[in-house]
Amino acid sequence: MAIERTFSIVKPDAVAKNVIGKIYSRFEDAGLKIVASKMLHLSQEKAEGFYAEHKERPFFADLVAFMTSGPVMVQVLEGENAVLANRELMGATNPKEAAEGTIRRDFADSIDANAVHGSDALASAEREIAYFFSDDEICPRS
Ligand code: RTP
Ligand code: MG
Repeated sequence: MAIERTFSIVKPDAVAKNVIGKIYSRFEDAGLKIVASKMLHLSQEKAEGFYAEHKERPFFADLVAFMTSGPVMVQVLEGENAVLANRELMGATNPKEAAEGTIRRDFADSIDANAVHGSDALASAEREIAYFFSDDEICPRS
């Protein structure tokens, strides 16, 4: 099994609900290690750049408005098959479709306020990690 890194965001809705620790426990209980972490309030420009792949989609403006509405936690998770493992912990994008026991099923309210982001592939993980963290902010633990 490959040790990978993936990028994760605890979105403004979950920070406002004060469930950062509960979400971090899901990562840790699944064997993923937090190797970098910080709280930020995203600027419009930073959020638009992060979601650039969605800029032609009808929900783009709402997505950026939501992601800049309050602070977020950004983190790098490290572990076996971390990209897929984190996506499984998160559950489906729409919490109404998310499986029982997933983060979105338990903490998300809607497809917009859906508690967490997680990279969808190894290449996007590398790009997203570099968008938020310099090398000296990441502490390898494997
Ligand atoms: P994320 O990027 O946040 O981890 O979520 P995802 O991969 O499950 O979903 P993605 O397709 O990348 O969409 C990014 C975020 O945009 C919002 N969205 N709204 N109204 C809609 O139809 C719609 N579709 C997507 C969601 O908040 C999603 O997390
Ligand atoms: Mg996505």
